[in-house]
Amino acid sequence: MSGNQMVQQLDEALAFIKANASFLVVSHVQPDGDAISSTLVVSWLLERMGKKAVMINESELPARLQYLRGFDDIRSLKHERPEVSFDAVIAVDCADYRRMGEVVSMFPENCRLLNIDHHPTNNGFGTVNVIRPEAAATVEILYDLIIHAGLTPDLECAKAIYTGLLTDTGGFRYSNTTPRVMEIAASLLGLGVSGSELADHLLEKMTIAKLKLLQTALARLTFSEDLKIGWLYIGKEDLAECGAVSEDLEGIVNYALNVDGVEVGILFKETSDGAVKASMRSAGKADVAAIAQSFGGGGHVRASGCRLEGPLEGAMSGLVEAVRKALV
Ligand SMILES: [Mn+2]
Repeated sequence: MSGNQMVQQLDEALAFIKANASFLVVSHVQPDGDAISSTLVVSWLLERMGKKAVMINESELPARLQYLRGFDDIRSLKHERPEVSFDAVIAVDCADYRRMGEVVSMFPENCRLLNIDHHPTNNGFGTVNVIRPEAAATVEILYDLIIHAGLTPDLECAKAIYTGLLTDTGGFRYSNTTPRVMEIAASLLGLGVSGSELADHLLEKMTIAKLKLLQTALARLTFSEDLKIGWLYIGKEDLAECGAVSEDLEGIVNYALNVDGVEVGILFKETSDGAVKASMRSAGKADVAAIAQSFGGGGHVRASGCRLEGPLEGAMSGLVEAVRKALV
């Protein structure tokens, strides 16, 4: 995307904000670090521009992000159904309309909506769209928007932007870690953000409950005979027995994938109603989006998911077999 196009998009976003007084800010279901940070950062910008914002997410919020200022003001439809009024909607980090989940029931479909996102599959569902697939995280776009508005993030806002960058780049390790990402991160460090504290909290530390869940899963790690497929599973009682919550499942699938020679890693999770959710990760040879699609799911070429009928054993052998065929 050319510099001119980028400036034009940012102009349109600021004009959209200026034209309305109050906003509903929403991100995707099962929000990650970028989703929560983007929600908070755009709300900070709205307030600085003299606007009102209410933040609502469909899902339970990940507790490890509680240190972010404003986190407790994000309302979850899991706990309440707030009665709010607003002029317009801002969706951040949502690749399509459905990713907002149940929150869409709070506004009419023709509501004025500003769509700010970095997913390449974003279909431009907003009235105004700021979509930049080359951005590593939605907070990267929001950083530019803040600077474009002539503002400078304060320390707490800078922490949120850094959090989104850190989590969406896997700790500045994935291939989306561009020079621009490092430049922004450097400027955030200059504003007083402690990169080592955030990295320690977000990448190194885990709760004892998560560690127990990981132990449970690792004890079951299984490989195909040729060592190209690795999988593990979490039964429906395991979360409760470990005292863990669903955000603790994050990252476990990588233990199956990250073994030398493994092409596809799968985490199976039995749901309370006896169905099975599968998360797949590919080292590159298999298109796990296509495999997931053949089971009614979807995702990216290297990271996808689908929902399977129980019981667990049948679901596991069925999907493993499909992956085996895809690898031939
Ligand atoms: Mn993101």
